[in-house]
Amino acid sequence: MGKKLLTSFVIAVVFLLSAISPALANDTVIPVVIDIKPGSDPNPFNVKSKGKIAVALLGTAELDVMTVDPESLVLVNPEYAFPAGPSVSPLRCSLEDSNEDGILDIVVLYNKEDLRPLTVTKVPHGYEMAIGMRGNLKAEYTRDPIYGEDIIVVLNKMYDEEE
Ligand SMILES: [Ca+2]
Ligand SMILES: [Ca+2]
Repeated sequence: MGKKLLTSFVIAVVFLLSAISPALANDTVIPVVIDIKPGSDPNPFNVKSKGKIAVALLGTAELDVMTVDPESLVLVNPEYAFPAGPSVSPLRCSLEDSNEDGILDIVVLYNKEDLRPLTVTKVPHGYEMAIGMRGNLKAEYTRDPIYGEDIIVVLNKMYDEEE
């Protein structure tokens, strides 16, 4: 009798899990690898500078970048809630093998000035902070969200500790 009860319990749990899993799969964020300033490590970022900054979304054996919606690729500060916090939209994107590993990558250009709301002005010179890239797959590939982070070194000589 106890064994029979256990069997029904297991069947019930398996049934429940299979019913829930499609919903869970929808919320699963695909982790991706990004490289701020491709070819440079560390990644110095002067909060006062203008121009453009490149961020590569690296293709891997698991991620074919052709399935990613390039216009969805925004930069965020991981410490701010998304989508409530500030995010930086891409200027333009190109498909190239940025790290020369034979797998296609997406290189996205952003306006450096647009990153100011993410970096804040009150961070000391030399401060290391994470910048995240969010986006999603194209509609025909389920639109699953993707997310990756890299570190910038904030160059901010104007910072005054007494303020
Ligand atoms: Ca880099
Ligand atoms: Ca590559």
